[in-house]
This record gives sequence, structure tokens and C-alpha cells, in this order.
Amino acid sequence: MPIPEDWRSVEPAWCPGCGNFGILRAFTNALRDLGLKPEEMVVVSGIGQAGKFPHYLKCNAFNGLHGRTLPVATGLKLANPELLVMVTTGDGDCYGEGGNHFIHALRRNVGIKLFIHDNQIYGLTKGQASPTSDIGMVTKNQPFGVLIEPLNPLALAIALQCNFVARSFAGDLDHLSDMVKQAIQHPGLTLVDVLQPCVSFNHLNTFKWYQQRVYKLGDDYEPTDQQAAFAKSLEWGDRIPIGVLYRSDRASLEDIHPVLKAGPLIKQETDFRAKMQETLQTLF
Ligand SMILES: Cc1ncc(C[n+]2csc(CCOP(=O)(O)OP(=O)(O)O)c2C)c(N)n1
Ligand code: SF4
Ligand SMILES: [Mg+2]
Repeated sequence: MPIPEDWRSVEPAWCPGCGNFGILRAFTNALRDLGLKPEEMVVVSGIGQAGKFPHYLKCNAFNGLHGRTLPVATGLKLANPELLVMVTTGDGDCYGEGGNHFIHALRRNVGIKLFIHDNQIYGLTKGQASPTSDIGMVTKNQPFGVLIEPLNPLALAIALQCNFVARSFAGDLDHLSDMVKQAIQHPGLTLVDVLQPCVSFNHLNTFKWYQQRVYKLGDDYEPTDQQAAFAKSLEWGDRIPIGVLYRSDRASLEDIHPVLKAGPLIKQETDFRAKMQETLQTLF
């Protein structure tokens, strides 16, 4: 499945049939449609199959520690708010090892575009349960089946008034591409949780399993109603909604931070320490 020439890097080393191929294709289609250039952006990832994503893209990339994408992305965006800062991360990386960062990144609302490859499993380490694994799923590490309720990341994000909360499916490229475009264009922290079949280790949530359940939110759905969005985010099982579940327009941290009013840090020529003291004096 070729991706647009401008964005192509080395050949992906994912298993044949992996849902990550659909994400790569839909993501690069979205970048092409938006007329973006590789030098205008940076893609940050952690460890995992999803963490390999920026290796397969021709653009600036930072592949760091497991669960630590959001601190890196926050630093990048605050240092240079003009840069498009995107994070591609796994369900384990973002909601497990990086779970604490996830909560506080939602609170901070720095303008990071966050894409989660949610295969409901730890793929790279060969199939242990992740925070989003369905209850009852049997794995090598959970021989009696997963005994605890999964995390609901969309409900959490809506509760914390994340600026844009969407779900899509790696098996529907047009829908996913549309969600990526909307997420990039919406201000503040934006989140797209992508249902991504892991054909090698998740034998429960397969392409067919998702295809039988996902449905698109209709035009009559109002994503600015937080309570309705919260109720919608609890829907999981026989029917799984995809689309924009919630949208708000909270000011992003880089837009309200006093030091950044003078422009991106990388363009400020004054001594940073003196500038900080000057700003603090005007505040207190
Ligand atoms: C701090 C730390 N803990 C554990 C690991 C081992 N480890 C590497 S990848 C991974 C799971 C990745 O799962 P996920 O983020 O869902 O990505 P996927 O491979 O499923 O895309 C784990 C536990 C690690 N590298 N670092
Ligand atoms: S192990 Fe799963 S997530 Fe990783 S490349 Fe293979 S199919 Fe994809
Ligand atoms: Mg995973």
C-alpha cells in the first residue's frame, strides 16, 4: 500500500496486514491534502510498534523513551509554537506507561496533535494486556482473562475538557484521514484514538470485530455538549461510535503564557532570565 512520495521513508517492518499500515496511509494522505511540508512539523513517538511510526515518514522526528512522548512534545511546542507538533503513540505507551503525562497534558492544553494507535494490546512485546484490553481477553500474561475494567481514554479526555476528542478506525482510511485533518486544524491539544487491529497478537479485536461494530456519528450529533459527549464515550460493545465525540475551544497554554506573548522562544533575542524576571515583576 504505497504512501505519497513526498513523505516516504524506509519500508515499514510491521507484520503483513497490521492496522498500522492503514494509519500511515491515512495520515500521509491528510498531510498531503493539507499541503503541509516535512520541515514544518515534528513527529514524536515512544516505544512500541506505534513508536516506529516516524521512522517511516520523511520529516523531523524524535523517538524517545516508553511513555514519555508528551513531555518531549510539550517542550517542543512551548519552545516553538509555530511548529506543528504531533505525537504517535500506542495504547500502552500513552495510557499505561505514560498515563500520568496523559492526564496532565490534557489539563495543560498545549497545542499537540495526539494520535493513539489503540490495538488494545502490547504489540511489540508480543501480546500482554494493555490498559484498553477488553475484560476477559486471554493472553500469555493473563491466562484467566483480563480481570479489570479497561481505561476509557475518551471519557477521561472529555471529563478534562480536551479541545478535540475523536475516534477512528484503521480500516476506514477516508474517515481516519478526515479525523487527522480536523485534529491538525483544531487549536489546543487534540486527540484521535485510532482502533488499530494487531493481527499477530490480538485475536479478539480483529478487523472483522471492529467492522461489525463501528458506526459513524451522524450530522445530528452535537460535539460541543460535554455531558452528551461523556454519555457517548461510554458506548462500547455491540456498537462503537467513531467521529468527533467532543470539541471545545479552551485557550491553549502557549496562547496565554506571558513569556510567549513576545513570540516563540527560539526567536526571542533578549536574555531569557532577565525577560522572565521582568514578566514576574509585572505580575506580582
Ligand atoms: C519503561 C519501559 N517499560 C517497559 C518497556 C517494554 N516495552 C516496550 S514496548 C512495550 C509495549 C508497547 O505497547 P503499546 O504502547 O501499546 O505499543 P504497540 O507495540 O502495541 O504499538 C513495553 C511494555 C520499555 N521499553 N520501557
Ligand atoms: S505485532 Fe501487531 S501491532 Fe505489531 S506490527 Fe505485528 S500486527 Fe502490527
Ligand atoms: Mg498497543
